[in-house]
Amino acid sequence: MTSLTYALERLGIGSQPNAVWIGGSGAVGSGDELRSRSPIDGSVLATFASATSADVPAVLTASIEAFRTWRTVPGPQRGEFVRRVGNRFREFKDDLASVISWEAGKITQEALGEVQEVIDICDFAVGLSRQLHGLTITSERPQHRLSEQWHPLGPVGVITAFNFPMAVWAWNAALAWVCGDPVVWKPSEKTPLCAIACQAIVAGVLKEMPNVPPGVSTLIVGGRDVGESLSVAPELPLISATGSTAMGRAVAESVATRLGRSLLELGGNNGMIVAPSADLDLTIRAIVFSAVGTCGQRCTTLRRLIVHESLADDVVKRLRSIYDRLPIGNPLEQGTLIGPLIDEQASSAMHLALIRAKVEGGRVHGGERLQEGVPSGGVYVRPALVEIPTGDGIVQQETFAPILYVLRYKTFEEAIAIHNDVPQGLASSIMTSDMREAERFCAAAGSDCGIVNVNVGPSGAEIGGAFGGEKATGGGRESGSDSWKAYMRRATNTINYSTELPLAQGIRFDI
Ligand code: UN1
Repeated sequence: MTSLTYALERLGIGSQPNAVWIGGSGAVGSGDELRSRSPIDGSVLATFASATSADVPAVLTASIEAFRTWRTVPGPQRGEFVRRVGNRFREFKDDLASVISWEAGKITQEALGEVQEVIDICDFAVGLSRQLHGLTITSERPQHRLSEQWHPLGPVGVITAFNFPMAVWAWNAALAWVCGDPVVWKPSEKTPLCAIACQAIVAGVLKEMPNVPPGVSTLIVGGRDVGESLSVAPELPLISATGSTAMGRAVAESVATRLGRSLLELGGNNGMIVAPSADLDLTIRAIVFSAVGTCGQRCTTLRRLIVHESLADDVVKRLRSIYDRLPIGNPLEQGTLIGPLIDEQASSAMHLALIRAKVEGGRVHGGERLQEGVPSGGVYVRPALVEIPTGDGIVQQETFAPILYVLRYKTFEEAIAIHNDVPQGLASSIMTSDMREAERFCAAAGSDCGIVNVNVGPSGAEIGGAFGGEKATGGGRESGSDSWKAYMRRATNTINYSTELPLAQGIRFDI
């Protein structure tokens, strides 16, 4: 892992970066001073003037202009641009991971994993650039052809969260670009350097490919007002937003008012059922990675463990002994598995949730703030395990911190009912060796989530599948499978190659 200063230098980023970017040209934001602080030790990583809604029109104009050319460039050539972006991410993988660790607090392994996720989605999108296919459908009329074409949609607004400060942008950007759409990115104010680093990578490719309009990649680092301006902008036919359910609802309302399209990937409250036949060694490892990895700050983090009553005591005992000796501390040090929470606000949300859990009859193990053996100036906590009698109260909420609620069940039907009884529907899993249970969990009356796993925890999805969930998670699908369709518009074509004009539905209309 390289040091931050060295990484930023290699990426060509100074200590007072610009907040507004159109390709490789930066401009000073028109807003207040924004400081990027490291959750590792609270140090200031960069200071700059943030963007405001006043900076949005310039970015929109550039992306509209870029769209006019980009949409006519053949898909595989757009893929070539993305291939080069992916290759640059390969080349600067360590530097980019270092920026993620410093700014988002991820341990080195997970930061490298995030950059790998960017590389993977670029590879996926390059292949896709030759496979943007539509159907040919048999026509009911003689000598007619009915078929579909997929066309570029327009500039896409991408709003992302701090916890995956590069990968979620890449899921959107790589697909949008091969689909012929420019990207307007508003990252989290908590991770501006990660976004500027990605923009620098793209700028490097733009230099090599002067025919690609710079407006295909724009970045605007600002607060809520910038997000609001993008949501209401008719220039952006699609807004893809990742973050809290409250944020997503606000975005969806604005976008719906102008009949735009939104792609939402919001809160999760992910559960795991541990059935009597589960392989316990594997189960314990899956639980720990998904519950405490990224310090509980993934939208796929395991938050609810639904354990069969015959195993519950044993599972809790084993987890407690692991939780007691988890290596928590500086995420840059080898051997650390749990880094810091993003900020004080996250720590108070965790604290309040644990107080409420106790009031609701929960037995809380861990969850305390750590001062010893961790860098000062950061917020370090021991992940909490909460044995709780009911899933009705605090368990219904997503607290973006490492809290794992443990609920017990008697029958499989009860386990499914408890599992689905939350507002969110992102990721889920079952640990079982009973194939009937596994299949029932995956079937129509089983898990109601967008991600349904067997003998794997709910977090750590591969990019090849569609990512997202139902209910309060927002219903959007990003990343793999056919998620690309959200970034394009479909045209249905009817072509008549006969000399007659037969009408559909057998209608006669003789003149
Ligand atoms: C997120 O937390 O917003 O499946 C994304 C996972 C990661 C992506 C998480 N591949 O945990």
